[in-house]
Amino acid sequence: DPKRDTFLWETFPDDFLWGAATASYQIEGAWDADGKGPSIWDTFSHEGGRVYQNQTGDEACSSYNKLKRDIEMLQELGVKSYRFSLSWPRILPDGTAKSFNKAGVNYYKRLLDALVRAGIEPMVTLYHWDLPQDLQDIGGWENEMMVSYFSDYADICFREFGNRVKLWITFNEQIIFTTHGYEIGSHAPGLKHSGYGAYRAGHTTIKAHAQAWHIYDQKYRNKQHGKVSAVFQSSWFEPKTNSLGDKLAAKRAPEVVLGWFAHPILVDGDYPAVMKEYVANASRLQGLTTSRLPEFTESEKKMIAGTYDFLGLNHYTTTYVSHKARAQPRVASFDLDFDMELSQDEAWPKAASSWLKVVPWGLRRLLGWIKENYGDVPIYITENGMSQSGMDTNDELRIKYYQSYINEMLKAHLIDGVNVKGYFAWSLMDNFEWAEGYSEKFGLYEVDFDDPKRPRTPRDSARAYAEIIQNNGFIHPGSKEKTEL
Ligand code: GBH
Repeated sequence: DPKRDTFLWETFPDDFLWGAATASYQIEGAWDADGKGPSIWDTFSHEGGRVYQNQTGDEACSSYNKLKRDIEMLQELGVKSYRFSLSWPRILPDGTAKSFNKAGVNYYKRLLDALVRAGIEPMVTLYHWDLPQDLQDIGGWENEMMVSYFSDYADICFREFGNRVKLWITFNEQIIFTTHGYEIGSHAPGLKHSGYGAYRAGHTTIKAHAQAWHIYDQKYRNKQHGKVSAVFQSSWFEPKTNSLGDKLAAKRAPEVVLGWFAHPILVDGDYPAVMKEYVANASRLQGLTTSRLPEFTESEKKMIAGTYDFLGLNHYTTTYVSHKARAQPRVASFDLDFDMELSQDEAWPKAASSWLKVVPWGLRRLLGWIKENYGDVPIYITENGMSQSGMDTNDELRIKYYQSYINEMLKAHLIDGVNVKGYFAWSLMDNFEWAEGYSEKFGLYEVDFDDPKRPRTPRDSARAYAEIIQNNGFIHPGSKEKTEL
């Protein structure tokens, strides 16, 4: 394809939804204000030894107290939409309906009212990793009871906020919070249940997602006319060499990484066949008589299949995949179950996060993969962006990142016919980057965390992104002409 490497001077459809994204624990601060209960990230960060320099989200960007400024920033960018998440323990301090906290609910009502006044459409995530601590104390996502607790919470949010929200996300990146939280232990709740923790926790979240979707479908859709889905995280996977083993491993990678959660929800209510096969085999090689990957019953499969109204995709980077069979006897681990090894190219430009390389063409290939495997599902890119390490508003590489990734998304849309409906930059501002604390900065706006007022300053990339939004794509500076396809 000769157009793959050339920049496309073209624009998006008029109704394309431009946005910026954040998440509650990463920006709000006010960790114990107005009756809020503790979340697993409060516990985890307060414990010490878990986060870079023992930093916490206690104050973060103080967005709980800076609602006006945050909305002003969204207006400066000219975005049509703001993706943010609700803090479950702010709304239900102990996680259950009986602890309903009016003050917490009112904070989000104020935010939603202000967005409506500013003409900015909210996209609301119910769960971006800050589980109420009381629910972790009974096992968190490894406990099946979470299906009904999450459903109750979702029901309350639809009821309280649904008149103003048309785009709902149940979970942000099930794969990340289950592997990092229950298997590797680098994220809250810090468990190392290697080989089964993420599968069990993930299993519960799939059922919880499906229940929440059905509640919306049955009780709210007719009145509120919104859409509900989940956000999946996936890199693009390229074979490391031309060997058959590497090519097959690279073919497996998106089926497992994206398919683990997307396949049950979008396709047939069950895990991808390749995933079931590999975990069952690895389990057998360990001498186990049952697979470490749990199974859905037939009625659960029916309940899960089709519980989406669009697909949310968080995409940042690309990796190489090589085939690597592990020595016997096997250690149980999600990481080892699929006989593949990931690596990156030294030649790819580096962001501040070790895992993040700038590889724009990977986004187009991933979008093509989604179309090929899941059909014409409407797609929102719900996160995309890159990190820097120091304070600097001159962020040339981030400008290149946004321009080139957005251009690849444009090619996917106009040339490959992928049904992309919107794009959200991660992130509106620098924030608490989980285990990396404040050391990795993803913001279009720089935040000064040494100043108690947490002033925000637009970076050069904020102006560049605003220009893309204003042009609704890319208009050649030298002409009003558009390239012909
Ligand atoms: C997203 O996760 C999150 O939704 C968002 O909250 C976050 O701020 C943003 O991306 C930027 O990271 O250090 O090798 O162990 C993206 C998935 C999760 C990928 C953490 C990197 C750590 C890899 N990221 N993970 S490593």
